[in-house]
Amino acid sequence: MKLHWSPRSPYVRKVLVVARELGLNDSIQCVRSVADMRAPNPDLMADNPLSKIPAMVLPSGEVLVDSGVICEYLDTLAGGNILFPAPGPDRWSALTWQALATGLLDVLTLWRNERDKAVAMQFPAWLDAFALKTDATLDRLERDAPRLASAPFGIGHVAVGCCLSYLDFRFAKVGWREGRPELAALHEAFRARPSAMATEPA
Ligand SMILES: N[C@@H](CCC(=O)N[C@@H](CS)C(=O)NCC(=O)O)C(=O)O
Repeated sequence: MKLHWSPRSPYVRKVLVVARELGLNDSIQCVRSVADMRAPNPDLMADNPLSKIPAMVLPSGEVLVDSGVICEYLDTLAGGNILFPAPGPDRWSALTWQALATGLLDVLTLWRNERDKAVAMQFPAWLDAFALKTDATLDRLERDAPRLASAPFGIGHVAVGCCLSYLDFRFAKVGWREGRPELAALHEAFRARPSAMATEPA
């Protein structure tokens, strides 16, 4: 399997962590693909017309796009219902945690684009909205952290872990741990896993 990859993408990291957790790391060949919102990459677009990573080319030639889809495919390949619970309440919780964390990454990506513009070009209402949504999502995850901590390690933990590491990497000033001790403890447990240590953004 060929994975369109970049070393600092938190979405790609989700796939790498899942692959390691499932023992599938050696089945994946990572190919460096530049994904820049302002400059669509024709080589990447040949496989993913959205010009986004991760995208994974299967031996059959079929291309899977979106980190959640790829992670669930890998889970199925490893036997199924390992990191993705079977249909039922635990599955909806896990998928919701994944959606919150991946959605927060989407907000952070837009926030980063906006803050990197010249100040005169920035739109303050957007900056405020990104900050508000980030805080509110982190508060929701803090409330859910005890449930996450007691649930078997799964896709929710992977997505939340990668998202919090991305905050540390690109948004240290947000100080997300402040007032969120449960989430901070959850993240320490994530960071201690071999799959997380091997994929830490440099
Ligand atoms: N929903 C997608 C989002 C992927 C995504 O936004 N990836 C970024 C890389 S960190 C990207 O490819 N950005 C380029 C672009 O949006 O054109 C997923 O979960 O895989």
